[in-house]
Amino acid sequence: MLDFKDYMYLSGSVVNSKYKEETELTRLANEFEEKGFVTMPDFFMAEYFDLVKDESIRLSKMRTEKQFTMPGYETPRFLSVIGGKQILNNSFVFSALYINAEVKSVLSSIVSRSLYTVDHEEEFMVVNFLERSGGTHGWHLDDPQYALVSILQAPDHSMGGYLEVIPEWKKFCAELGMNYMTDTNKAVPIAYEQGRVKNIHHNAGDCYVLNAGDCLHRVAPISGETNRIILNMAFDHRSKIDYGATADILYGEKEGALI
Ligand SMILES: O=C(O)CCC(=O)C(=O)O
Ligand SMILES: [Fe+2]
Repeated sequence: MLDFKDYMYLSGSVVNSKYKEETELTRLANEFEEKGFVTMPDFFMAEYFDLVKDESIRLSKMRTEKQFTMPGYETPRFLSVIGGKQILNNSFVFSALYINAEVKSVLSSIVSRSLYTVDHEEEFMVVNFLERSGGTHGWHLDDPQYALVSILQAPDHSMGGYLEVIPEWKKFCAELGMNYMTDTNKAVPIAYEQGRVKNIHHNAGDCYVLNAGDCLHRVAPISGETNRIILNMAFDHRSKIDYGATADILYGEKEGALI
């Protein structure tokens, strides 16, 4: 049952006022430009964050467990997922949040570009769950340029599940004479040696913006009894994007729900 609060996702103000101040937006835009990612604690107002978190729990029964090596990158996927198509069919709240004008406007200020929503029916918005020891979302680039990731549940840093980022990945691989996709497992150790890998822990309630088309990224494996849940909303400065096969492989084909 929808109530008035749910409609606020569509039309209303859901972002904390701090992220609408000119000086803060300029600071975030500069940090994003310099590093390729930026963290925003308490991005959504508390009441909306709680509703988003509850919505992820409500939808969680639709998640599909995946465990395979992604072709091309040859990196592990060991997580449970809900793709965009299922979200669109089952969640007004998430669908409305994705087209909330305020969210897009704040994001647009941070990446210093006007943005389009993304027309890939699975990849425009996904919910990912790490819930088994060893669970990880291995190294990759996203097809859409920008990811706005909301951390809904997070383990302590000591239990893994932190984000690792290697900025300007394609440029780095080109300089090494390597392929940015098929040589990932060769190039990542070199990036570690050269101190290029950034390690960022997020707490529940944080959102981060990532230049996900330029920065190679992964979520490090979790260990022990813990959970990590995120909502990823994708945006792009291009109206049309060339998609690879990775999103369809991860989110497209359903292998039966877990529960
Ligand atoms: O879980 C995260 O923080 C990253 C998610 C991600 O890389 C993706 O959905 O493409
Ligand atoms: Fe990603």
